[in-house]
Amino acid sequence: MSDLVQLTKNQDVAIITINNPPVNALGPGVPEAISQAITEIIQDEGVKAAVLIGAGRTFVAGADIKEFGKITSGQKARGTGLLPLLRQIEDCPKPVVIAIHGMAFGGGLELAMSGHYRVGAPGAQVGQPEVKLGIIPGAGGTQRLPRLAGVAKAVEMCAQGNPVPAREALELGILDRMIDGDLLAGAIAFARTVLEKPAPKTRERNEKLRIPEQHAAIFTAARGLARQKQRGMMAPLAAIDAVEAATRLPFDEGCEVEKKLFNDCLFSDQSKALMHVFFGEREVAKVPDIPKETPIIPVNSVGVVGAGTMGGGIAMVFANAGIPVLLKDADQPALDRGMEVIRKNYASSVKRGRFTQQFVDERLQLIKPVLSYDDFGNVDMVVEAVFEGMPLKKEVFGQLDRVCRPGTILASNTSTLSIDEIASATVRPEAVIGTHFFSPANLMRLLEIVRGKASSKEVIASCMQLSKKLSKVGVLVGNCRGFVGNRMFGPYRREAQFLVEEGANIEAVDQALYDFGMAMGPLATGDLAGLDVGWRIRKEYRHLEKPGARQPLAEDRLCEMGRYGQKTGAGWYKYDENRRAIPDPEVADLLRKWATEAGIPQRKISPQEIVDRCILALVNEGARILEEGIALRAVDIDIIYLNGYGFPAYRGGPMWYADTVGLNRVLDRISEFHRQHGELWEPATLLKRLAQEGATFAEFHQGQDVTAA
Ligand code: 3H9
Repeated sequence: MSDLVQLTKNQDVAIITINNPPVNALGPGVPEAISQAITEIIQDEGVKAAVLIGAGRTFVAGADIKEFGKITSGQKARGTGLLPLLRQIEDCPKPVVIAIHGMAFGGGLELAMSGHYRVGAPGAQVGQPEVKLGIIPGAGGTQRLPRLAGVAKAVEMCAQGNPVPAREALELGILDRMIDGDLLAGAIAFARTVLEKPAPKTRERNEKLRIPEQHAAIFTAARGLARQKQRGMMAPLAAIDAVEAATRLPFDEGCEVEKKLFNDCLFSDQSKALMHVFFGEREVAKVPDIPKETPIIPVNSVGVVGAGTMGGGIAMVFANAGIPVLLKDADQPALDRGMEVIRKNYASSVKRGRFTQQFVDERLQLIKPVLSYDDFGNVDMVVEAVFEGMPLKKEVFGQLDRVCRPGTILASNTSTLSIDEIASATVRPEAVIGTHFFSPANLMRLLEIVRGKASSKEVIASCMQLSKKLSKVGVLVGNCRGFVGNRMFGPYRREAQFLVEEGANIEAVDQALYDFGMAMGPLATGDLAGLDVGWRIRKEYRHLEKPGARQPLAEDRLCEMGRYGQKTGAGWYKYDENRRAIPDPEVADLLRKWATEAGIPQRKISPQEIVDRCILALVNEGARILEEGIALRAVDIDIIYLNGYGFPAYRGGPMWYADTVGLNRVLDRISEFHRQHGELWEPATLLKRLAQEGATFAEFHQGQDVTAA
């Protein structure tokens, strides 16, 4: 027996323990070792039943995702050895009881369903999350799950990929028994109660499949939901097709359908992108020059300065994580307004079933509105979220420097300003860092953590760790104007504006990018965020613009007219009382007039050009950011765009998308735009270099020769 699986005995019950840390993934050698254990159990006359359990913190988190990359790149033969193993377990003449704690996900649940019985710890979760990786269950999950849980629930679990808790799994019939207390002892005791009973084979349990008159409606509804909620993704629809096959075909034929759909998905660009995202979300937590052992400053209390939209949202983020917050503003009316918005947001979360009233009441208790800095000497961290302007930020940091005790983390939520300059207002720049939350802060997953030139490793490591506690994806970025996300967003939105000034329809620009997969078009996004925000920033930075370079003109003019977007009822679009966007012919007329006055020729522009102009503007700026070391790796930029800017996960992020298109082709297109539209399209040096070397952004690591990386 290998180290990955142990076979022991408790009198007449054999115990197979999977021991492949950290999550018992079914990597190379694991299915084979379980299979060998089953063979030994069958041969051992002293054994009457078996319990299969996971060592450590979980049962089995699924197939080893790293192996899929090897299969699709041709380094490894297809097939994981799982299918024959599941058949062998199901056909084992002695009852096999699967004992689940932690997670039985993907191949883990498929393995569990091949057992004759399943028992679970109260905290266990089961699920088929494969669609989140762009694939579908590939070891019979779409065929066995409807036989245990019923068709409707199986479709939901396979198509949406969300786990179900043990209690629900028990009600559904996925689990046969809940075990309080010692799971292994309970599973062994359970095994002894079923020794004399015939061992049920899941693949033969057809009773829950026999209501075909209900099936059509279930599948139609599931497809509708998938097209809406997982727009553009192929795996959810494939998962629904596979479960549908279970209702129409005998088990073995259904498995064949599943296999074909699984392979179609596995070899798609979407699954490669989504697996890149899975590993990327974990990689961004690793910062090369900050070792794991770096001391962490515990954050058990915070102060938030500024009770506006961002400050209030940030206070909620900390309160939701159970951390008490002092929420400070300069005057009582501003503080009252801020608390009112927080209460309203929580009330709507209760209404939508996201939180219980009790949870919300407890969170509200944690937020204490204050007008002075008096108690700021006791907090572990302060997040400043005042109006975006350097003089005010510096004043606040000077004040914090005076009132906070040594060791307090001093963070700014600035979205554009220099952390180094803000830090210069203190005598402890090592304690200063940027924590750039995205609006609405309580909902958006992204947290850009901005490293100033003096930020200490302890402060950085603490904020990275804190991001997890706050249920955020923390990505460390360097200090520059707009950091990573907003710096790239500038050229992206600039091109959207140029396009409408050159003759594209406003709605056509938004539609092309929506169809590409963006959560919203760039002009509608501007209206949502408030056009005045960018206007103010442009005015502040006008002196930094390249003289003579083309600048968008329409958005500034809209702002001059008081059209700030949704909040004023009009921006690029008009808005009705429900904030629904309505195309505004007045803006279309004005655009034509302004373009004529500025001498911008009008032409017909294709959706493909719209996408290329906007997305490749992101990519070109991303390449500069990477080259300058503002982002640590291309994947960091990708994770920022997926979690903060509505970039479609199934395209892997802007840099991964460029790699997928091929950097040569990307460079050709950017060079074409450079010739047509001038210096703003100068191709990034790194892009030129990588394209020439036939390399990718994903292979690039700062300070390393790409071809050797
Ligand atoms: C599948 O099963 C297909 C089947 O139908 C069979 C087809 C034939 N493989 O997330 P964490 C690593 S597809 C490889 O930080 P947590 C992870 O990268 C699979 N590695 O911990 C990380 O490594 P590192 C279906 C995996 O407690 C470390 O484990 N299953 C896998 O926050 C710790 O992970 C899924 O989609 C894996 N399957 O969350 C489940 N899982 O330390 C995917 C984890 O080097 N996994 N790792 O960065 C998860 O959702 C979460 O990892 C889990 C734990 C909830 C399990």
